[in-house]
Amino acid sequence: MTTPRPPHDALALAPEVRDALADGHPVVALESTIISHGMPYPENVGMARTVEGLVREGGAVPATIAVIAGRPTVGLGDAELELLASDGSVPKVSVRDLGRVVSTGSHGATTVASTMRIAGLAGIGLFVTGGLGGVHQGAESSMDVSADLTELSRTPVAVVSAGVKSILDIGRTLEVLETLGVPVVGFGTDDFPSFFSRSSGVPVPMRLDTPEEVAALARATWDLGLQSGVAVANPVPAEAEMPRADIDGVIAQALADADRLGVRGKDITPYLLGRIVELSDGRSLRTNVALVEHNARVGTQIAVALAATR
Ligand code: PSU
Ligand code: MN
Repeated sequence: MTTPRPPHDALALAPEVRDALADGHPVVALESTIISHGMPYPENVGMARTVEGLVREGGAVPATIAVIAGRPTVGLGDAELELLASDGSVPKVSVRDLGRVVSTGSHGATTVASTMRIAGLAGIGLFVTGGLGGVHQGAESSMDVSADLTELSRTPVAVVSAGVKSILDIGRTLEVLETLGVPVVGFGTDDFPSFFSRSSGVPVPMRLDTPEEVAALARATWDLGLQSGVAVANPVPAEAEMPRADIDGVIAQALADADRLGVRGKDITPYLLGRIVELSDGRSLRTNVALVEHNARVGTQIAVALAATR
């Protein structure tokens, strides 16, 4: 069985997170790029606070992760959440950027990839987010594939998302995850969810229906010494989903706008997310908040089940 590792020395852990990890209590990691670059202010900070509350209600300790003054920080205070949400100068930090913000003593908002890595260094096995990065449309020439996928192949953390939105190439994203050896779970669904909608038309590689089954899969994967994460795709609740016909038109327009403006690299995902909120008159933001809250509820149940497998 797995014995808990002590957290890496370079991390700053909130006392409550440190205690929970030492005692084997469930902890849920949360990312900060979704706060700084994924939603507008003040909905972003409202979402961050609500999600932390839902994790507590479910019986786990929330650990929002960011780099604060050069320290990878696990468990933020309210003033830090507010800063990340409202200060537009905090950069998006993926794994390649971690050394830079640490060596310069700066703040950074961590993506799925860098949040996974820091969660792994802390000894946290479960991480809740909204949407995963993946293979961008046109990646066969741009080679734009999110570092989130690389990280899923090498860090043993389970990530609960609402799937992959169709700003990305969903089929190719699942192909790359297969190549990288990452288990991908449809939680209570046979159809891989597409973030704003419950379906994508692409079948899930594996379906599981309970938090206990997901926890058992993750534990078995790690007990074998496999260093991969587990991607858990949890569909948006039916009452909050957007019809695919509506959101597809918005996404097509956002992609065309990005192309016309020449937006690329690390800026493309934040640009598209912001443009989708504008083009949908805020409708997509309500769906986004609802799906993150739902992921927090389900992810907390998985964290509780995972703590019971030790
Ligand atoms: N998708 C969302 N909201 C987000 C992101 C993706 O619906 O906030 C963020 C996450 O932090 C994710 C990152 O890890 O974008 C991926 O960026 P890129 O495509 O540059 O790898
Ligand atoms: Mn990219």
